[in-house]
Amino acid sequence: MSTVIKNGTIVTADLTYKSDVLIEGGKIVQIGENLKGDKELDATGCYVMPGGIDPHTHLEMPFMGTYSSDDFESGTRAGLAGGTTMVVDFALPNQGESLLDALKRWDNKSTRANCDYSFHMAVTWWGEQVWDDMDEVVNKRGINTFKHFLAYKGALMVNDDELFHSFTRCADLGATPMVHAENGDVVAELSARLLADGNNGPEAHAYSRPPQVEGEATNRAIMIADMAGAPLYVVHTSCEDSHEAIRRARMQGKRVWGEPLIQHLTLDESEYFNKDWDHAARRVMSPPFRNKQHQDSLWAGLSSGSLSVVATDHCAFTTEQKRSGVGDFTKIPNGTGGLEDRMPMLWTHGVNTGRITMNEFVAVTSTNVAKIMNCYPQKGAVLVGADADLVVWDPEKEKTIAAEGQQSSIDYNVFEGKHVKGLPRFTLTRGQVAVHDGEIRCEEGHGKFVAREPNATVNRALTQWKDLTQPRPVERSGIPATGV
Ligand code: DUC
Ligand code: ZN
Ligand code: ZN
Ligand code: ZN
Repeated sequence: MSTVIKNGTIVTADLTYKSDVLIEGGKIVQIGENLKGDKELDATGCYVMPGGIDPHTHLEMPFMGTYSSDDFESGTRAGLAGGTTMVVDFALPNQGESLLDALKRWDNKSTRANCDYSFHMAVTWWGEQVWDDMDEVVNKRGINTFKHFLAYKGALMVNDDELFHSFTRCADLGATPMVHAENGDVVAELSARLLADGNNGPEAHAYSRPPQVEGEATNRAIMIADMAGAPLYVVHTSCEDSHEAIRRARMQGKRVWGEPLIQHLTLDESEYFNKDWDHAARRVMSPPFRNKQHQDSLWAGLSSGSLSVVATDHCAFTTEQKRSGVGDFTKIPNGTGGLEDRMPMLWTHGVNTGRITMNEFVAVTSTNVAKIMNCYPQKGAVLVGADADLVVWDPEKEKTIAAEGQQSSIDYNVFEGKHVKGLPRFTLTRGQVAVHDGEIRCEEGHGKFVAREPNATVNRALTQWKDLTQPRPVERSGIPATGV
């Protein structure tokens, strides 16, 4: 059974042209004029784009004494409703737990996914076991990204020596380290002082994590990655201080990527000064929302290319879960949702305002993600042979975002009341129509794990190339061991 998408305009990261797309066996088999298929999807007036890839989600994750409320079923359903056809979720080992045991837990949860998914592995503690497991994670499990928290002291945080060890290991394995960059020591100190002074409301969360803690940690991670000979992916870049460090590194030729979130691009710190405790607490996430100047910096980074992708950090908690932090802001579970709204919000505030082009929209929501994560062109492409993960985007379709009727299982939406113009007419996951004009036809369990190979041949940072007087043996890549 074949499907043809007819009369649309294909928009990729670099081209815009009119063509039909023929799909068979879950893959794109032909792109051209006047194609015929068993089933036709009409894309008149629409753009046919690679489905979104969200590189940063936390589905059903144990965190801060509870579990995030969207699981792989509701989370991927929300993603599909908004044009996202793949998520990359973080497998999070407990202290002392083997990485492989943590992965088993994630394997079990993800069997319910409605669309394809992959995992990043978090390094939440350090030891010989972790060192050993990393090899198997990369070479047997197809996971080439390792996340490190520089915040959450006493829980997930790793120290600089651990960071350096792990980054070195990543470099050797051809994996890419990622960082949640906030200085956890300073955050802990500021939080304690704020609480001692009687500042216990959600706004104190923002005061406890100023842009400087992010700028410092981002710069530190970049320098440590450079010394380890590893590239670096900085998650949820929220401010100019962090963006500046990323921009500088890229100008110096370092392989560093920054990931702003749709929340930081479109919501600002005034949300925390709302008199309604619930309103503010529902928006507590780390890093917190920033002021307009920081938002402008993030938008400039997307249009100039110094920031590479837009994610959600989807980590949804109900109002009831948030209320466990009444009287102590440090106990408000950190996290906000966004999977259903990332694409329409970015289109509305990015493409419709002229801040980014349609092609840049495709790049930052899909193609760049696939390239950095190394699953391109299986994902992130409209090419013959690619998976038919596609969104047929109707630029005239409008709605006002509301919790009522959303796919996410929580009871509110941080974008409530925002008007968006630009929504999916169809979302296809490997050729299967999962969404048609807002009508959800997902199939629980349809999603498959996407394995991602290491990037050995490009995995040497600049200083490694400069320091050719003392070359280190490189076993597994095409890079010669002695000089170039
Ligand atoms: N930040 C959040 O707000 N939630 C999940 C984890 C994180 O780093
Ligand atoms: Zn984080
Ligand atoms: Zn996160
Ligand atoms: Zn299926």
